[in-house]
Amino acid sequence: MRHILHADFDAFYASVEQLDNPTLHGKPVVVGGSAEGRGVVASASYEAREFGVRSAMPMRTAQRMCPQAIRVGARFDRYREISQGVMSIFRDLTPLVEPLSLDEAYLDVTAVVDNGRQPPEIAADLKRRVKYELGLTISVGVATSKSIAKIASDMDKPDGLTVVALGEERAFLAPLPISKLWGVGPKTAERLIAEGVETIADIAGCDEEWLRERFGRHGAQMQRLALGQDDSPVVVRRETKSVSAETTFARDTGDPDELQEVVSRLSQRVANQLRRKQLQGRTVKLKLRLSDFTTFTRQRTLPYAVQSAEDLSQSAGELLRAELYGRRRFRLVGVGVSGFEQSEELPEEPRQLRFSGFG
Ligand code: TTP
Ligand code: CA
Repeated sequence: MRHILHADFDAFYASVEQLDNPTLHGKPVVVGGSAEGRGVVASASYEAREFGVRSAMPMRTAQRMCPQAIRVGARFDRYREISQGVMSIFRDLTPLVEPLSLDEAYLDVTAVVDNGRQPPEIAADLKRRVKYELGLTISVGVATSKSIAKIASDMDKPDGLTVVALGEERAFLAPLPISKLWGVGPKTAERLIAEGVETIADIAGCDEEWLRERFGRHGAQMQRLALGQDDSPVVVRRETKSVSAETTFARDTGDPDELQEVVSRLSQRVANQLRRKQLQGRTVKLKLRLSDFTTFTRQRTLPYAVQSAEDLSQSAGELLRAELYGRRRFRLVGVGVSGFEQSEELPEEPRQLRFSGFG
């Protein structure tokens, strides 16, 4: 029996802007790029949401819906700072913290409960501490599994606290629309609804073979979650400080073309990881090992943050060329990036990409 919390800041970017600028308190605030620059809404304060403004909406649409909305540009450094603050409050309660993004995390508080405190009390306490120390509200879901805690935290936003007690899982899930289920994105939801499957209870009651035929393993997984069965553990993760890839050659080489080719391939791998993690970095690092096992790194910090394979490959390539002299031959090459700024552009389906585990 486990006790899991899912904690999520309310209107994260917008609330931080209201916190730092009291003239924005109680007002409709949208964070994101300008309408002229074809920006989109990253975060909308709850005051702005009353006008129908939502995340991922073009800024132009948001300003039409709510002309009095105040637009503010995003300040990722500040959001990261607040994020580090909240994660350290979480880690004060339990070391078992799994951040999902800057503004949300799972906490496994089973040991805290075993020590005699009840989950609702733990969650209320946590909310109070975050409010007191950071001046911001979080919504918290309390349940016996991650997937249900996550759904619960979203039930009573903002400043919500929703507890799904042991034994109540299926009843809690039953009436909810399928789109609430972990891993059911817009496309899967559309297909299910076309087949008349609209609520989580509908999925729970589906013939397993029928689901499997249409959705493969994902179908069986959806049904398990719909039945309230989820024993996926809270995976402790630290903030990513650098991303890198390296390769050791079958035979040492000093051939500039071959080495550049490898640098390009490694850059592609690093770029893929950066994109998945929504990171971009300013410091590009090249790692080299010579035939005699001497290992060293060369790095340069760029005036702007990069994420693409082309940019990485170019910077790492320049570092490489400076090392190609004499009869040097190399056994290993690595490419890495650090000095992160969160990338402004989120993938098309950010909600989907935040969950791993489903194809
Ligand atoms: P969310 O938790 O999805 O949104 P939110 O915190 O603004 O609002 P809610 O009260 O509903 O939780 O995302 C967290 C932050 O991530 C959000 O403040 C801004 C950023 N974000 C984007 O930049 N683009 C997006 O499309 C989404 C959904 C979020
Ligand atoms: Ca949030």
